[in-house]
Order: sequence, then structure tokens, then C-alpha cells
Amino acid sequence: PSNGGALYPRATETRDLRTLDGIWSFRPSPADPEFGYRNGWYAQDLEKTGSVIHMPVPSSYNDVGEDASLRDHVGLVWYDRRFHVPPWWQTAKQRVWLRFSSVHYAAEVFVNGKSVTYHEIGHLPFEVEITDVVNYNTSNLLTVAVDNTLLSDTVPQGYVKQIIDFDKVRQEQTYTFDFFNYAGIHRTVFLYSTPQVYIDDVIVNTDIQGFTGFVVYNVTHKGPTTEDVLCLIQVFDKSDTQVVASNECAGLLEIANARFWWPYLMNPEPGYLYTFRASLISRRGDIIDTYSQKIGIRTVTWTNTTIYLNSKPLYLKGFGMHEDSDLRGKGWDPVLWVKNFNLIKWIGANAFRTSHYPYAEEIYQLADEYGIMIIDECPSGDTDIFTQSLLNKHKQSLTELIRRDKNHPSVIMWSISNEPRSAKQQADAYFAEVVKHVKSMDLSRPVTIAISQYYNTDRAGQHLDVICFNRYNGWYQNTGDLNYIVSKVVEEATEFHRRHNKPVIMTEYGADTVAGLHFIPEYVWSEEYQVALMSEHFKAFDKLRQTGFFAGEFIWNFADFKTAQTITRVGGNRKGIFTRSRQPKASAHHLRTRYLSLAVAD
Ligand code: GCB
Repeated sequence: PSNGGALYPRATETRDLRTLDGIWSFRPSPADPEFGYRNGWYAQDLEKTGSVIHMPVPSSYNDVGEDASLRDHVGLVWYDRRFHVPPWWQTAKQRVWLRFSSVHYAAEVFVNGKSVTYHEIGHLPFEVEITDVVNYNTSNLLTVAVDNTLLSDTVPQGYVKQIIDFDKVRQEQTYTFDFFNYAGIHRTVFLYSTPQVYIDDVIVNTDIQGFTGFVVYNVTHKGPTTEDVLCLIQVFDKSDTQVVASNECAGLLEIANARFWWPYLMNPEPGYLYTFRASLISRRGDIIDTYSQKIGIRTVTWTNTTIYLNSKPLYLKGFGMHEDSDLRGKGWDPVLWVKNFNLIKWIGANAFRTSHYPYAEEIYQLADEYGIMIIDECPSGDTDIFTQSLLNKHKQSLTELIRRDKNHPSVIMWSISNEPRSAKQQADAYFAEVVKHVKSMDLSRPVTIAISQYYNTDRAGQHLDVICFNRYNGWYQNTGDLNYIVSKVVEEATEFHRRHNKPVIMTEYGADTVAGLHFIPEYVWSEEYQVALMSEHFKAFDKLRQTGFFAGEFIWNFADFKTAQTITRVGGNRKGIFTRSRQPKASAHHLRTRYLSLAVAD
């Protein structure tokens, strides 16, 4: 396991960077997981040890082929490619690093036939220094073995069945979470360099008093030093004017008349970002290493009824989303995500939840810029057996998540689980422990769970700062009947608040809808039904907004997405208000009218 990868790789005056994205060679392993290892697939080019297919990186591999056996493959697959390291990196005594932004679910990485790192848990980055194993005068072989198997102690959990089919044995992966278990090298692979002594991490917290912004920071470095290393910290505004500087590696900066980071539609200038530049300086005054990142000055605070941003009460309007699209599955795709953000703004939303796993870092960077707030969820799916080994991995995923995302102003809350079986006795101590773990790393954001158990059976809510709940009135409950929605939603939110005395958010409600299917009077699966079901929820939300403890509404889902095959899903989950190709259903227009009118009211 690696605890690296905290800093998003960037080229600076002291660091070089290239990506290894592109078309790699690829081969699924036979069912025997040892087969590729025994035959040395990691030690020479895959195309020399058998037939290969082309595989784009980043992308899920599942939908790129034409064969169901690739889509449904369980177990290992092998990827490889060659790369060059610029010889000047060696001359300049640079360290050489590889950084995988996400490989799902587990990965072993080989460089020139040597195993250099192993990482488990998809959706989170890991990095490894490879200075000692690379060649500068010839190409290098990079091989990655990826395992998509989900078991009872992976996050998320899954189960593998052996199927005996006459003389053949094959494995079948099942899972209870409702999105396709896409796998592969899902995000950018970076090859980058740093100096020998390098900035390892930058931690930034912000505060506001009146017109003054405060930045509490800590810049840590690693590498052999014979003398003290000094720091130069500089903060620049949007027009690149330096507004404050310091020579302390850790400290407090004060910015008079600061521009604050505001959410979209809460301020004419949402998403204001400063550039925080950290440099390590030698006694002689030379720059050893330098690294820049964007920061936003904002505060998140909460009481037993309300979440505040910069001391203003917040009402969250948004969606649960997925990283999902046609062909590329969960592969990072800038076209898709710039489009998503344009639609989020078009519809007047100010927030989304990264259901049900951490998204690509580039997405948080865009959210920072646009002022879109994020409930950041760790890899999660219907936790139901609360073992120690699962607890350890769950905590590890949060360690890596918080390490990665701690500096994003857009991240306003941590979601430590989606729909765990929190009525179980063991859920109590389990979530007490997970919350304690999060609090030991970050006290600046509230912690939540998207709860699906009812208020009278759930045991996790007591440990949280904010109660989020998911409920499908008019869909899974009272299918086709819109009459109970208002009373049920109001009752459930009210009871959660009464029991826990905490702000309450509805993080999921919705109805599957096949775009183009019309029925009047409204009928399940039609566009009319989705719109009518939303209208009833809006009435409930408006009533709840009068109470003072209701802090937000998130429709499920932003867009249609792929799931495992079942008779309750038509080409996947259709609860999107956009289709999978991001075209609006009637519901998108309906939601837009509401979200824009709420923005005026707020
Ligand atoms: C839920 C889950 C979500 C599903 C959704 C549904 O409660 O949190 O992952 O996709 O319901 O549509 O069933």
C-alpha cells in the first residue's frame, strides 16, 4: 500500500511531467490467476508472450470490445506499454515517479520486470518512485496487472461464485451496489520528476474574520538534507499579484480585503481561487523545489439545524452522480465532465455527491473553479458485514481520500458510507470508529452517511454531524402512487431531526424513466411520472424548508448509468434527469425551473 499521491502532479520550474495515457497492449488472464506470473508476462512485452488487444488508457476495459467475456471478465487483466525517461532528468539528478490516478480495483505495477508497487482500492491515486529501476538510454517496460475481484472485505464488497458448467469452471462476480463494476486503468497515468529534496505535502485550512481571510498551512518535505531547508510561501490573486508571503514552512497568512470562495449562484463571483505557491529554499537562496496549487478562502460551519458557508445558511441543490458514460465506462473523460458541469450550471444546481466513490481529481478542480459544492463519498456500497478487516480497509480508504482532497474548497462534507445496513447491532461501534478516524484527520468538515434504514432502526445517525437519507417514495415504496410522498418525506426528515437534533438532507429520491416514454395520466417509467413524482417531493421540501433544519435536496440521478444486468434495469439505471448521452428528459427542465427559482429566493 502506498500513502503517497497527495499532491496532484504538476510541472513547475523544478518538476517535469508527462502522461502515459494512450493506447496500451492488453490481455485478460485465464481463470488461473498465477498463469500470467508463471509465464513471465510482466518481464517482457505482452505482445511477445501471446496475442494482445489495444486498450485505451484511461478507460474501463469492459465496453471497448465486442465480446461479453471481456465485459464480464472476473479476475486479472494485464496491461503494458513502453516509455522513455528524458536523459536530462538523470543529469539534473531528478527523482522519477509514476503516479496512477486510479486503477480499479487492485493493481500490481512492474517496471522493467520488477514489481514496484501494489495498491488496493479503486478510485484513489497511488504513486511510486522508480528512479532506481529505469533506463535513460533505452525504453522502459511498464506492466500493470489489474484485479477487479470484489470480496467480503474489499471496499465496496462483492461475492464471487464458482460456476461449474459441464467440464468448465468459471467465476461469476455478484454485488449488491447498483452500478456496473467497471474496471481497468481509469484515470491518467503520470510520469514525473522531482528534485532529490521535494515537497511531499501541502495542507491548507482557511478562516474568515470580517473582510480578512486567513490561511493556516503546513508544507512538508522529504529527501536527504544536510542543511536546514527554508520555505518561501506566496499567495497570488487571480491577476497574479502577490497578496501575501512568508518564510515559514508552517504558519498563518493574513489576507486583508480577501475575495472569498462562494458557491455558484450565491454570489456574482463564485469559485474565487488564489494560487498558493510553496518553494523550498536552500541557505544559499537557491530554489530546491516549487509547487503551486489553487486554494479558496471559505469556512464551513454547522449547528444542530443548519450548515453555513462563510456564515451564510446553505441550502444544497443537486444530484447524486456517477462517473459513467457510454463506451468508456468510468474512464476519466474531460469532454464528458466539462459538459456535465455546463449542465449542472444550466440547471441551477450548487452541489453534488460523489456517489459512491471518489471521482477523478480534475472534477474537484473544476468544482473549485465553478463554485460547485461536493459531498465527497469514500468507496462504498451497502456495507452489511461489519468485520475488523473491512473496518481497516474502510478507514484506509478515508485516509487516502482525505489526504487527496483536503485542500479543495468545493469539498464541504465527507460521506463515509452509502446505505450501510446500519440497523445491525455492530453498525454502532463500527461507525463510531470510522467517524473518529475521520475526525482525527479533518475537523473542518461535517461527516455524514447516506442512510437508507428507517429512523427507528438506524444506529449510525447518532455518530454523524449531518443526517442524509435516501428514500424512494412513489417508486420502490408505493409504486405508481404519488399520494403518500409529501407526508412520508416530511415525516421521515422530521423524525430524523427529532431523534438526532442535526441538519437533515435528502440525498436520494427519484424514479426510473425511459426518455421518450409518455403516458397521461402519468404511469411508472414515463417522463410524466418522473416529473409528477418530483413535484410531490418539491412540496415536501418546501414544507421542510419552513422548519429550519432541512439543508438540501439531491435528486437521484444526474444521468442514466450502467448497472449489472437485471430485469429491473433497462440498459442500466434510468433515474437520470439526463440520458446517458446527457440530453435532457422533461424532468431536467422541471428541476431547472425549481433550482433557479430557489436561487432567487436564497
Ligand atoms: C439507492 C442507491 C443507489 C441506487 C438507487 C436506485 O438507494 O444508493 O446506488 O442506484 O438506490 O436507483 O435504486
